[in-house]
Amino acid sequence: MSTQAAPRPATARAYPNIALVKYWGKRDEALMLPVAGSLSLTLDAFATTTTVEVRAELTADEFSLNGVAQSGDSLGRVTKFLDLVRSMAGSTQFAVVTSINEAPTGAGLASSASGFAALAVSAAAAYGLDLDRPELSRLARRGSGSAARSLVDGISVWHAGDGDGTSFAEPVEAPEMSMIIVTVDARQKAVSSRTAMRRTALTSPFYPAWAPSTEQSLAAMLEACHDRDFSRIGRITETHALRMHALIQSADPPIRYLSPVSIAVFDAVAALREAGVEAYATADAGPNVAVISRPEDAQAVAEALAEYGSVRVVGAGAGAMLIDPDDATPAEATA
Ligand code: 2P0
Repeated sequence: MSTQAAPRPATARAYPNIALVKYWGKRDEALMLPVAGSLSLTLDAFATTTTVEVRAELTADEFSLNGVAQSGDSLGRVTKFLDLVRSMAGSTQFAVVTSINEAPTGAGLASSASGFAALAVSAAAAYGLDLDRPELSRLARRGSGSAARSLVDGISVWHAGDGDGTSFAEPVEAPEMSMIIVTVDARQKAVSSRTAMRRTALTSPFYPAWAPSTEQSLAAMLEACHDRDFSRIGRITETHALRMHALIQSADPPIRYLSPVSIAVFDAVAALREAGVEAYATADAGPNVAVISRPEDAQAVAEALAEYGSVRVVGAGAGAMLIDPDDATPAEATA
């Protein structure tokens, strides 16, 4: 890490990621260290584009999301993150943060991952920090755990690590795959991931089994990726997702993210497999379902699932990167 001279406005774009082996729970909330490693696909849609401009005359940070000035918790999370960047850069100056998010925020489509990955890259540059990819991944992790993975192109593994220095994401070689996102409900989820993780860890009698079981799933998944074995990747993905949701449902009071329509999508995916189309489902902390298939099957899967919600076929996208501020219009408008 080194510090450059003059701070300047910086714009970054990042995409969400969907985990195939998921993390659920932090072993250190201050440093945002997970209880186990995880593996995900960075998408090529639903971008967040963020500009950070450091201004000497400001008396506080300002943050607007999709054109709406933010306050309360939303602004607080950004300010806390910028405090970390400022402490690394030796700066006391505040910033204006302008963010455009193309995904439905808070609906389990990992908007915090693209959000903090874009903020990490743009804020580091705006405050004159010169960080490499693992350092940017570690920084993004401090904003939202899963953001660590959105620094990486395509499939990435986020190592649990043995401390701050070793808990970052890096690329994994894997076969090409498509993801069919089935948005069954785009509303904000009722319980945030962070709150739900805490409650699950504190109250579920099954929680002690979770971290070791996830590490086993991750080891098997890394082997399947190495072997380019799509069927095995798919089986691990679906089994692991349903284990996570079973765990979350076992909290007290219980939390249930999957809706009857989500379950119907899992059933429809099983029916597709029976019919010879290999597809496997997963879902994050919300009712929407993400289905993986081989690229050549994606269209058929999308058509079969269209009756359950809005359907979008996506592929592997790029890790968070700086872009020309003149390109700060939504990615999908310029594509
Ligand atoms: C994951 N999720 O591995 C799991 C699966 C949701 C379900 O990471 O509190 O965005 O901001 O660090 O990391 C969502 O949690 O939560 C998540 P915070 P984060 O993708």
